[in-house]
This record gives sequence, C-alpha cells and structure tokens, in this order.
Amino acid sequence: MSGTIEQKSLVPYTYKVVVLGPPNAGKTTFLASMFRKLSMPNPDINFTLRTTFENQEELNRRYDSIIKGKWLPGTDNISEWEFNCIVRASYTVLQISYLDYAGGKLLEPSSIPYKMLVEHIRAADVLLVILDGEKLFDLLQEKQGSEDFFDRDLINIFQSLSYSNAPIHFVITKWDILEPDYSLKTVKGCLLANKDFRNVTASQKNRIVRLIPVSAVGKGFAKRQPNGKMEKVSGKSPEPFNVEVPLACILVDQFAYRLKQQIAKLRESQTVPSFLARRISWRLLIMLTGGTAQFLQSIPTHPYLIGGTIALDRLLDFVERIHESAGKKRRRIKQMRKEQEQSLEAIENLQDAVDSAAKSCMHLVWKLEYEFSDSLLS
Ligand SMILES: Nc1nc2c(ncn2[C@@H]2O[C@H](COP(=O)(O)OP(=O)(O)OP(=O)(O)O)[C@@H](O)[C@H]2O)c(=O)[nH]1
Ligand SMILES: [Mg+2]
Repeated sequence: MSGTIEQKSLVPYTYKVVVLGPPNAGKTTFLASMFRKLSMPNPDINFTLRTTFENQEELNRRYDSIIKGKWLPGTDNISEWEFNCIVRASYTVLQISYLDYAGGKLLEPSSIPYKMLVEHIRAADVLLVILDGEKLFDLLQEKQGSEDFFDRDLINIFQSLSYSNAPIHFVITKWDILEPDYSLKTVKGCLLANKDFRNVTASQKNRIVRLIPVSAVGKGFAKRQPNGKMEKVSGKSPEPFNVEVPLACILVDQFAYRLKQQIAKLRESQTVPSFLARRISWRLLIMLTGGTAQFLQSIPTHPYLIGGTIALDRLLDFVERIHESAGKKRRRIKQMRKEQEQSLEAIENLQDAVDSAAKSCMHLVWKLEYEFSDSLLS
C-alpha cells in the first residue's frame, strides 16, 4: 500500500503476518474491522494501530462501506499493509507487516501471485488461516456440496503451510452466523473429523495452534438470505467481536514459539544429563544451563523484552501455564487486567511501553482461553 509510515522512535522489530484464506472467507472485511477497533483509544487495550494517512483513509472508507451494508469487492492481488503499534500516543513498540491476499489466487498454484505468496510464507513470523464461518455452517448442516470446504478451498492452503515453520492461527470468520446454533466445541469437532485438518494441526510441533472465532460486524448485523446473499439488517450497527484477539495471539504466541524452540534445544544440549533435562521445569533448566539473561539473549525476539522485565517473566508464566484449569485462568485474568491498567499509568520509557503492550496482549489471550476453552488446538 502507498506511503511510508513515520519512523520516529520505531523499534526495529517487525512481525510479518501472512493471511491465507479461500475467496469470500472474510479476510479483507476482518482487516478493516480490526483496524477500526485497534486504531481507536480503548480502555481494554493498551495500544493502538497507526498506519499511513492514505491507508487510514482507505481502511476507513472500506469500514464505512460495510456499515452501510455495502460489502467489499473481492481482492484481486496481494496487498501489504504496514502498521505501527503505538502505546500512550508516542511510543512505537513494534511494527506489523500484514499481507492480505486474493483468495482466488490460492486456488491456482501455477499462477505467479501464488509463487510470490510462497516467498512471503517462507518469511512469515505467523500465518493466519482464515476459515469461512459461512462454509462451516453449511458443513455442519450437511448441505450439498459443503464438503468442498476441505477438498477444494483448503487443500492448497494446507499444502502451502509446508513452506513455513511459523506459528499458525485458524481464525473462524462470520461467527455471528455460527454462534446462534453452534458452540466452538462442535465446530472444532467438525474440523478435527477431517483427516487433513487433523494432520495439519498434529504436525505443528512446538507451535501453539489456536482456533479463534471472530465477527467483523457482530451479532444481528447481517442475515444470510435463502439465495446465499448476506444482507444488512436495517437499523443495526456493527459490534465487531474478537477482532483484536488474533493480533494479540500473534504477538504472544510468536514469542512463546521461539521460547519453546530454545527450550527444546537446551533439553538436547547435553549440558544437563538428558534424563534430568526431560523432567525438570523450564525455569530450573534455564538456571542450570547459564541463567535467564543468557537464555534470553539466544531468542530472536523483541529487543525490549530481553531484559528480565516483569512482562517477560509473565510471558514465561504464560507459556508454562497454558493448559491450566479455567478457575485458575479466571483469577489470572483479573490479576493481569489490574497489572495492565497499572502498567499504563507507570510508563516512563519505551521498555515500559513494550511491557504494557505485552500485558495487554496476554490479558486478551487469557480471556479468549477462558471464554472459549476449545480455542487451543495444540
Ligand atoms: N455475517 C457476516 N458476513 C461477513 C463477515 N465478514 C465478511 N462477511 C461476508 O463475506 C463476504 C466476503 O468478505 P471479504 O472480506 O471480501 O472476503 P475475502 O476473504 O477478502 O475474499 P477475497 O478478497 O475474494 O479473497 C462479504 O461480502 C460479506 O458478505 C462477518 O463478520 N459476518
Ligand atoms: Mg479480500
């Protein structure tokens, strides 16, 4: 997209996000809705997204069109969007490069855009695979032809995942259509009943794989007509649901993934006898193999998270406790929310700002895990 975003106080750390999804899955609508939500001050989130003025105008124009019930035209190529993640109006804590892709091209692996996409996939820090909620609804209703969802829509996407080792998140769009009739547990069951989907998720060693339900417009905004057309319900305003969550998951899980990779290396490093290395906690393993500072230096992640900061300690906690019970998670959410609010007040420098953004992301991820206990696939 056009223009360059302001460079002032930019930390040289860019997350490359590649979005993959079949045509009509809701990729571009989700992007416009996510930007709208995250570009406005919001007491629940400690950071905002900023882009070039040209991109801001374009994304706002798209969102306004959606509000009026005029859905967006299909995307016809790759479009790259750059966002700065800003804390307290002045601290740029990181940059995000977000690649929105024309779903139609994903069905044509011999095309030039598909080959270009593979290069982007190789360089990606995280892959967002967009699953069309409307198609999932048809699949659950056993509608004729709905099995195309796996065999036609997703097959090239699954194949393209083999070019990358980056974490994968599955985002279920149009949750407003599914939610009245189906729980995430049922949807997950339906996905895992497919052998290809099961194999793709099972092969994500060391990666955190999530299923994230989102709606760009929220409950009751649109209704699917018998002819398949999605029509706005008159007088309804959009209330986007969970659109900020995939980004929060990206930021936290990408770190978690790097951390897990490094832990796996330590376990095999022979510094500690292997029978011991397999049994002891991560923290003890890190201590016995050179200490936290040395360990963190070895992880290619955000430079301001490498400093033994509180947020980093919390991130370690986060990764270790990912499978704990809902009751414990509820207590943690409250605690994290408090810390998140306090951290915003206490910001004095860029490192504090990174801590604050990290806490905000962890809060959102924990909330997702609490509200949707089926969101973890690995
Ligand atoms: N009910 C509902 N419908 C949605 C939502 N998001 C998208 N849609 C519908 O899905 C259609 C396609 O959305 P797009 O965002 O253009 O899909 P895309 O994945 O970008 O498609 P391509 O650009 O062709 O790859 C829209 O025209 C809407 O009809 C949502 O959150 N809820
Ligand atoms: Mg599109």
